[in-house]
Amino acid sequence: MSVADALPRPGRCAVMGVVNVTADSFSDGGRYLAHDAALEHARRLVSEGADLLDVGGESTRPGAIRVDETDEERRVLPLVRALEAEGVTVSVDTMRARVAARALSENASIINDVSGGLADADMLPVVAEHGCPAILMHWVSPDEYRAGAGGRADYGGDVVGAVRDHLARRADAALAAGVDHDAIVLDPGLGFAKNAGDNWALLHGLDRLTDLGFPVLVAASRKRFLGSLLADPAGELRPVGGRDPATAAITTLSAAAGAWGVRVHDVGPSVDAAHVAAAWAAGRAEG
Ligand code: PMM
Repeated sequence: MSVADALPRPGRCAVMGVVNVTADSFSDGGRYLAHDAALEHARRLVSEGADLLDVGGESTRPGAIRVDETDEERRVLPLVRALEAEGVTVSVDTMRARVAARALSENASIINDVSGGLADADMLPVVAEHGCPAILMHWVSPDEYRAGAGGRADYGGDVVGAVRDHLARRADAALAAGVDHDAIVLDPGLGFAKNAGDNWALLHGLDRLTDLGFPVLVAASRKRFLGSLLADPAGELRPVGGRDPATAAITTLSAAAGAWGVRVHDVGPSVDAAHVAAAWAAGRAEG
């Protein structure tokens, strides 16, 4: 199997279901910390049509306390083992090369590193050695983040250009480490050191990211900027549990804009949305 085959390509935008085995993720923290609960949840996402699952054992939200490496492995590895044995394509959401290496030896298919290989210098060599796909997200270091204003980094007035340049550099670093061109997926990192306006600009400017020639993953699911878009008249954010229809709308628009995939918590509606976008695009040939 070639590296490119490890990335699901279902003939529509791929849908990655989120399985957070964490105590403190903003969206579902603590719900699937026990192995059996996580496995049951993962199976439900597969039955709803997920093309792959993203298993994470450490919350990546800004300010989250880092989980001990052994704990991260204890949360993630048994689940990877069980799901891959059931034929599910699993990506592992980790910033640690050692966790990635162990997950890959348990047959994990893809590594999802929100730091794009910046948090751990061994990450890109590990990915190259295993010949697996890697999702590289736009990420700024905590120092850069603090230097910006209002919970965001300074993007010099062009957030799309800054994220595009950063992702191009991360792709170059991956190629230099020996990662296959076909194995690189890029992700704008919505909500990571970005405010709502930045996130919308990145979504609107998705074509400038797909132009780089790599598959692009969009991960907007349940994020705060959707809560503020849908705030009630008193300014109260739409609660996390009420952000799934907006997430599915973003799936439709991302698919239409050429995203390879979306990362979502509520899988079924996004699978439907991806089908709609594909049928809509195919209508061009019929008309
Ligand atoms: N966001 C979160 C976690 N992992 N991975 C990628 N590639 N892109 C993201 O935007 C991303 C991620 C945080 O969201 P969660 O707490 O709902 O998992």
